[in-house]
Amino acid sequence: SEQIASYTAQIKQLLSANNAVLVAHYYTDPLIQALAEETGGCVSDSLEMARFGKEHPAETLIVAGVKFMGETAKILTPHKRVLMPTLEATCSLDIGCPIDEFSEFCDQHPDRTVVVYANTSAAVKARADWVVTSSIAVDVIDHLDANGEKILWAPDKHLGDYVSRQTGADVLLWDGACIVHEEFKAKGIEDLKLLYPEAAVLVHPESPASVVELADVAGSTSQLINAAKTMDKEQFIVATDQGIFYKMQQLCPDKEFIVAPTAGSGATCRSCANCPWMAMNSLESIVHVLENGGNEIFVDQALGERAMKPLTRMLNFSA
Ligand code: CIZ
Ligand code: SF4
Repeated sequence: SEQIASYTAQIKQLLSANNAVLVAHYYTDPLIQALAEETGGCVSDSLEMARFGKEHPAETLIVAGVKFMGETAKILTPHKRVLMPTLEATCSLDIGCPIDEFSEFCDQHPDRTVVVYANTSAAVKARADWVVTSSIAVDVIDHLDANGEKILWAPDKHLGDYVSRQTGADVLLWDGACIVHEEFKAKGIEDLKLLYPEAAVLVHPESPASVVELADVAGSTSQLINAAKTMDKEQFIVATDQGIFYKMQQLCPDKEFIVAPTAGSGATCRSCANCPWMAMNSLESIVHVLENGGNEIFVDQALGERAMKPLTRMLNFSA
C-alpha cells in the first residue's frame, strides 16, 4: 500500500542519513526482512545477527527482533548505538530464567559447565561459561562432552533435551520453554501428513520431543532454511515461526511451505505459530526510532564485559 511505500522510503533515507544498518531476525514481519536486505543489512538467525552487527562498519545498529538480540549486539559492540523498534519485545525463555534463581541453581551445581541459550538476559549470560544458539548447540555440547564435562543447560528444556539425546552428554536442564514452539502438537502434524503425504517435515528443536520425532530434519532456523533449499521435495510442513516462510519462499519459489498446526488451530493455519514479541516490530516503529533515537539499548559495563567472554566463545566456536 501507499503507507508501506512511504515508510520504506523514509527508512531508507533515515538509515543512510544516520549511518545506521538494519539487522532483522527470520521471525520478523516479511516487510522488515525485505527492507533489511534491500538496504544492505542482514536477515538471519541470532548467531549471524550478532556476527553481522559486530563486523559491519555502521555506528548505529537497528535490531529488529527481541530484546536479547539488541543486548547481545550492545555487549559485543559497546561503542555502537543499538536501537530497537520496540523495547517491549521479550521472550518467554528470557522471562522464565531470572538471574537470582538461575544463579542459585548454578551455585548448587558447581561441578557443571554452564551453557546458556542466546535467548537470555545479559545477566544470565554473564553467569555462564558458554552461550550457544540452536545452530551450534549440538556441536558445542559434543565438544564439552568429549572433554569429560558435565553440563548445566538453560533455559529451553526441549532444546536441552534434544541436545542431550543427540550427544549422549550428561545434561541437567532448567525448566523453560518457548511459548510458540511448545504449542506444536504431534497429532496435528500427523493429521497434516495425511493431507500432504509427500511433504518433508522440518522442526525447530524448541518443540516438544514428540514433535521432533516426526521431523525429517530438526534444526535451527538457518539449518531448516538450508534443508528447504537442498532437499529434493516439493512440499514442506514447517514447525517453527511462520516468519521463516519469507526466506524459504524467496529461495524456493516453486516449493510449497505449510505451517504446522498449533494447539487449538485447525489442520491448516494462517495465523498460528507467530511469536507475539517478534510481531511487535513494525515499519512504523522503525521510522519512529530512526527519527527520535529512542529505544536505545544499554547494558551495564561490568556485566557486559563478563557476558562478552561466553559470547566471544560462541562466535569463535562457529567461525
Ligand atoms: O526461537 C528463536 O528465538 C530463535 C530460533 C532464535 C535464533 O537463534 O535465531
Ligand atoms: Fe522467544 Fe519463542 Fe519468541 Fe523465539 S519464538 S523469541 S524463543 S518466545
